Amino acid sequence: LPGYPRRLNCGAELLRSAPDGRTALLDRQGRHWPYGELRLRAGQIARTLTEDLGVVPGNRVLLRGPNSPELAACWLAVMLAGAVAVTVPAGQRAHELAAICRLARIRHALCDVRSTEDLAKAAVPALELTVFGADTEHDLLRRASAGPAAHTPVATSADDIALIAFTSGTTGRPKGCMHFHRDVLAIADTFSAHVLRPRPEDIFAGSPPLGFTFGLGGLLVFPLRAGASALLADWGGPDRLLADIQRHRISVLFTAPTAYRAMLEQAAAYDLSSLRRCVSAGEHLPAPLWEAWRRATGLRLINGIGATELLHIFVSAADEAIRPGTTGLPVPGFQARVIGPDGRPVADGQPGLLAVRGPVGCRYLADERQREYVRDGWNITGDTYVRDAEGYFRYVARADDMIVSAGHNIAGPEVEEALLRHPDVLEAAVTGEPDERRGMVVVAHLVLRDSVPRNRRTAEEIREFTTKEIAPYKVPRKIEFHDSLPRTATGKLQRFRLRPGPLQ
Ligand code: 3SK
Repeated sequence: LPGYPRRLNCGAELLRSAPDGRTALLDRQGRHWPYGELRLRAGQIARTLTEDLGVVPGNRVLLRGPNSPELAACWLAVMLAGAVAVTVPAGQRAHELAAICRLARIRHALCDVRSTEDLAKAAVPALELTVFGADTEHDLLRRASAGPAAHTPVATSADDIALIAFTSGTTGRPKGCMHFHRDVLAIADTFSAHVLRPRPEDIFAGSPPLGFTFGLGGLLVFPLRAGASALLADWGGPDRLLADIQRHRISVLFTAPTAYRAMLEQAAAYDLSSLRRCVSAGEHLPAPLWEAWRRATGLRLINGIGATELLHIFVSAADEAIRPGTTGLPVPGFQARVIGPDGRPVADGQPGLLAVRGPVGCRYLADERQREYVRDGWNITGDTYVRDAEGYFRYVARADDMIVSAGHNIAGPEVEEALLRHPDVLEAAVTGEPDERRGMVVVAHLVLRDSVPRNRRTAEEIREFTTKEIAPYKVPRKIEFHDSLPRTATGKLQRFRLRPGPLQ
């Protein structure tokens, strides 16, 4: 890993990686923002933040909106101004936004005109709300464009906080994760440089919002660090993404397993020959899905595990090193191990908690859960993993998604993988339900393909199918059908919402 200078502004660094004329960002309307224009606009917005809106270095600025070049320019401007970008998971309601703004002491918000409603309802005291993407003279970018072209970025320290990313996680209690300027470059210089290996001619696209660090890295930091381009547009569903790939000749794709699964249904109707790299993260990638994507596109999906706490991906593998069904190896720059309840490494082949350390780590904003997440300098991600004899990490379950039934430890994702091999099953989530005799029983929550009847016969047929795939004690005792499964705004399954009892 390169050492970073003591004075480092990640926004300025990212903006200097390509000549003025090369396209940095594009959108669905066919607008291209060359690097020169992005540099100019980000500088002008930074000046407006400081001179007109009174933002001073260290102030926290809430950013909100669907992916767009304007949102990216605002994020870069916040960096250039030495302020702290605060992002919240999309879809947060007014009372959740209000709580986050209170915790992060937000006084300034830059908001896409399409996303102001909940923020206005949140009634954050003394909030200065500035909109962009509006066709009025109040629009931030329009105001900024009246100012001078030259701007000098604030000489932040490499260890100044650059961003606070809020995560609702899979349990529903939001936490703010603080990251330094050097952390932003470190994710590009580890996962992106060693696993993704982008080229300046690459065009990136994908579904994760820039407000989720999976999207911030994959759709802004990695392309800019490589002097490449990114399509920034709101997530319009799998068909939109397939059409974008064909139309804009996308070569690097970032999305989650659910979207890969949905895209497979339509993939044959599109020309996907421009794709070179496809990254899957945010959730476990089952081997059958990996194989199906390979058959449909000829490409080897890059699986990875990341966390908002660690900013981006820390275990993954590329090209010939990929082993379907595993997450991969520690990304160069990171160390990973599997530990037992005493905090010591367990033997290879034994399940335990995944622990990671590297150039980026967890710093929660005012949250007592910091003590649980970081122990002895290791970040404990809350995922149960097994490391095999060759050092590959294999996902078992979120630690809180393990089901203990009649003395057996059952990993929900393994049962889900078996269910997903059934041709009628589109999505699956497995939970445990209290049971007098067995302690817990396995319950399958399924979304079926459109044409399949949701009746007892289908349930029986699926149960019978799984008895041939997994040990009898893992076979779901109950099957429930749903129209959709509860997910976070970033696509992670919220199994806790399917469990009986009060929601957390
Ligand atoms: O939370 C995640 O799953 C994730 C995955 C990849 C990169 C970043 C993040 C936060």
